[in-house]
Amino acid sequence: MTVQLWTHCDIATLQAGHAVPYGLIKDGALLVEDGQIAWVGRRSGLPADQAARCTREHNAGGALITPGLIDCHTHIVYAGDRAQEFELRLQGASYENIARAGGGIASTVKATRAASEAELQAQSLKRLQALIAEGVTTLEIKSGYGLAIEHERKALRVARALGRSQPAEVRTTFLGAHAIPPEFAGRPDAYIDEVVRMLPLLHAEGLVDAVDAFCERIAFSAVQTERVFLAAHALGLPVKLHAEQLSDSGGAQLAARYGALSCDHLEWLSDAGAAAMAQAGSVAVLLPGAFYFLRETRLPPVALLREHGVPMAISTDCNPGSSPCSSLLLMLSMACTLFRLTPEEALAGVTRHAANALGLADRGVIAAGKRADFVLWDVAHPAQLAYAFGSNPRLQTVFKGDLV
Ligand code: DI6
Ligand code: FE
Repeated sequence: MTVQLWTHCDIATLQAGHAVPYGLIKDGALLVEDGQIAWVGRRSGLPADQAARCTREHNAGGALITPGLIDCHTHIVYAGDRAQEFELRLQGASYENIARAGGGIASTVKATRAASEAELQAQSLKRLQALIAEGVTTLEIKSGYGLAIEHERKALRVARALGRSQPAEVRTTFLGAHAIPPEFAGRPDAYIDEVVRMLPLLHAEGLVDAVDAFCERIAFSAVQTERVFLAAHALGLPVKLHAEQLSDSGGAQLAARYGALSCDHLEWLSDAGAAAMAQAGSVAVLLPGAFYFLRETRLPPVALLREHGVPMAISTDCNPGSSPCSSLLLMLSMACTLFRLTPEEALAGVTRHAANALGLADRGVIAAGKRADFVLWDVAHPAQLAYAFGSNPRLQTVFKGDLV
């Protein structure tokens, strides 16, 4: 059994309720045992009996250590791309009109259905590796580009396989209610019947950790979304929701009634929606990449979320249509410049609050008893992670106690 000690580092613990910004410990020490953090604090305060148990010492060379980053909302398993749609949008077509005309999500569904499991895995792996290269140690991957059981299964199997093959933990979310597939055109309720039939089958195969839906005028109504939530709850699965992205559909209130882990996007969130989320303890997942790429002008109500004490997570939303981006560090910067989060809020948004958005209590902060997932960065201060956009100062990643 190894007990590893990390020294010559500053540590941004991101612990809740810390007395100093970022929970920063200068000249810290970090003791790791059995893949878990056994002790963290100032090096000068390391108890002699703890130091004596150490079997291996790492000199971090002055690096800053943060918790491993968590990308809590991605759609990285898809085939093809939508660069042509991007060109159309730049000529004036809107995201909603492209979707209504049968493009958008439907075109990625076509490409994803046509791809074999191996092809899908190869294409998705590149995106996962880009995330990992920036210090991501846990991520969520949604289905939702299959929209038929064999293709939803294929996507979820690929997501699970990616997690097994790479030094990052993958949590899977069933997003069968992402769009209406062509064979159900004009029959959304019949498709929801199908979603409700698929869910227990995929869950029985061990492929589902949570359930999501797209509640929006171009996707599913609140009533249809609620049927999906009922099916999730019948299986004991937590829910989350793409809510109030393009309009205020009251999705946040609905999700809150089902104790949602998170509501995501939220540009059109109302006061009542924010209050309901606060009551339910749902995390607000803000997605600056989609806001930027769709050239939205309505900002998520950050002041309202702060006022209600709703925790804010930040994620890439990595997907081919609204956020073809696999850089969580860039999202840190955009959360600050576009949404006016502080760098500390943004960093908490890709660590502690992102863990909460996935219902994972064992990570997201550096504290005794938590998983030893952390990153060494070549920066002098944590604000630099959000400040120097387009750079990747990652030096090393430790995943479950081991150097990657
Ligand atoms: N909202 C989004 O931003 C993504 N899915 C969703 O429900 C976009 C999906 C896509 O355009 O492919
Ligand atoms: Fe999304």
